[in-house]
Amino acid sequence: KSCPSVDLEEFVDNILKKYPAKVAKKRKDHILVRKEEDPARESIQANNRTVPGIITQRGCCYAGCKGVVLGPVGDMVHITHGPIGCGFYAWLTRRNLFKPGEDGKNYSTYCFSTDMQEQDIIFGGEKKLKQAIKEAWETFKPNAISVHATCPVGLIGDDVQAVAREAEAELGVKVLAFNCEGYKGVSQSAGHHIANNKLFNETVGTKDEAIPGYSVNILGEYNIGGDAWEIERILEKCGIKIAATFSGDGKYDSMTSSHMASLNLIMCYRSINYLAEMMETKYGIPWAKVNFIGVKAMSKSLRKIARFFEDPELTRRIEEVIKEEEESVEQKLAPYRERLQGKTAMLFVGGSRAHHYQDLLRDLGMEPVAAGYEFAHRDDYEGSHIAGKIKVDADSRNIEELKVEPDPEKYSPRVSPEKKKELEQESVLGHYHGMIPDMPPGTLVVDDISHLELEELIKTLKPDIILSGIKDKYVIEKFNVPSKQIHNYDYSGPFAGYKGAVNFARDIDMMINNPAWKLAVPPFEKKPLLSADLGTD
Ligand code: CFN
Ligand code: HCA
Repeated sequence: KSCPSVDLEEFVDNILKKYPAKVAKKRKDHILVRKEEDPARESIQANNRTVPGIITQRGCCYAGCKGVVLGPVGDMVHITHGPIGCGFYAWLTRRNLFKPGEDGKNYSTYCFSTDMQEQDIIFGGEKKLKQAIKEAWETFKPNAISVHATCPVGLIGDDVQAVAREAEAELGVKVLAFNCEGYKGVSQSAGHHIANNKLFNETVGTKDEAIPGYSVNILGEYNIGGDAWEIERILEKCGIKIAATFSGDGKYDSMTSSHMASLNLIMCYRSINYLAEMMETKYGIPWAKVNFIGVKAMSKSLRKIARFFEDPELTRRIEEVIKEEEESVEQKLAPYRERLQGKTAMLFVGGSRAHHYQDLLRDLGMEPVAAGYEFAHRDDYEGSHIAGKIKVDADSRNIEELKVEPDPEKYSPRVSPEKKKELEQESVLGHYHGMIPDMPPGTLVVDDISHLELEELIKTLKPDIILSGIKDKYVIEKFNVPSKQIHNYDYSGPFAGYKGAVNFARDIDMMINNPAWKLAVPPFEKKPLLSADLGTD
């Protein structure tokens, strides 16, 4: 639902006036008032360095590599090479859940770090890292080990790659070292890219094991609050086999043979599109963009899979599952929809959920009034088809683009070139349309929103709920607006798939329709408890 009573252009101009001129000039291009009927005519700036002094919700390169892409693989030991803070503050906060496989190996609740001290910074930390890898191997015998460099490691020049190579040769276990020093790039996005490159080079395709049946890999799904298990339940019911997941509930071994699957399903395009593109070039696996968040989105994604495999029996089963699941959740969602219909939301999250959750909000009769990503790139806003047209991305200036060729022995096209073309034209394969086309005219798109901008949006657009993260949750709630964390789901979940939609509706109904919001007085409207006379001298 747009806000007809507010002149959005004027409103944005007034926000920008609060900044120094130089800052206003930079921020202007990151704020879009949706007005064109044809969204292809609208664009936004993204993936630029945050202006110093602005309060952003972004994280760092290490967070994107270790916390996001590698961390969820639970049968590996992930060692943070650095002072203890980085490892400690990334410990369990993301709520990526893991169930061990048959070997029972599960290190997902541990926090491994070299705990570098002053003398390691001065004299070098390589020996300590080597010892840490050895101890981790001898104590736990994980299926593989990863090493993640933090800022000081890059500054003092520890060669984590050499240490990993040596340890791997000596111990006989795969050791993947990532130069994901926090300062690289402009956000966690650089870390996604670094993680993708190494997984592609040193993990995917290292074991050839045929995967029978309708096999898919799920890319960019991280099992936050158990999402992956609900997705797995539905796909299994349809008769679709998940060969590997990157990396929610992920097992190292399944990743090694993931190049044998028939299709890559991309959930979060931002964090894993690099791997999907490279797997397509080298092994011939096409990718399809899916969204498992929302009832209709889930069904639409299943139909994409049916269209790809084109087997009447599989299609029949998928349609049966859709019918049964939709009917079952419809009854449960109806009372929530009655109370949520017409409510408005703002979504400011990472690099894909601010878009994915709009489908679920629409299932509940709600509409976004404003949305934006923290660190996504222009293709996440405007669609993957513009990727070739845009200037070099900020993180690509720092992160190596791998040169990938078809593998002469392992490349095999999954569908004929004619069918591939047809499926691309139908947007089943190789296509992501991005956030902007889904935002109705009269709404705002704000990239890497600052706290100042967020406060102005709350005061003027008065949303019923804001879906965001921990860094802004309590700022928002001080304005008497509930804020649901859709990074870690506030101890709840799953929110994916059919059953997840009901959990989400229950949670946000409890928040939006809680009478407490109308009773609380914002702290800045109360008389201050303390005041000081600063004098005039
Ligand atoms: S689980 Fe994902 S869905 S991976 Fe990414 S862009 Fe983060 S950790 Mo927080 S919740 Fe968020 Fe996305 Fe992809 Fe999560 S919206 S910011 S780096 N993200
Ligand atoms: C990260 C992880 C994070 C942070 C969540 C938040 C997550 O960026 O390092 O800001 O609430 O999902 O855990 O995105």
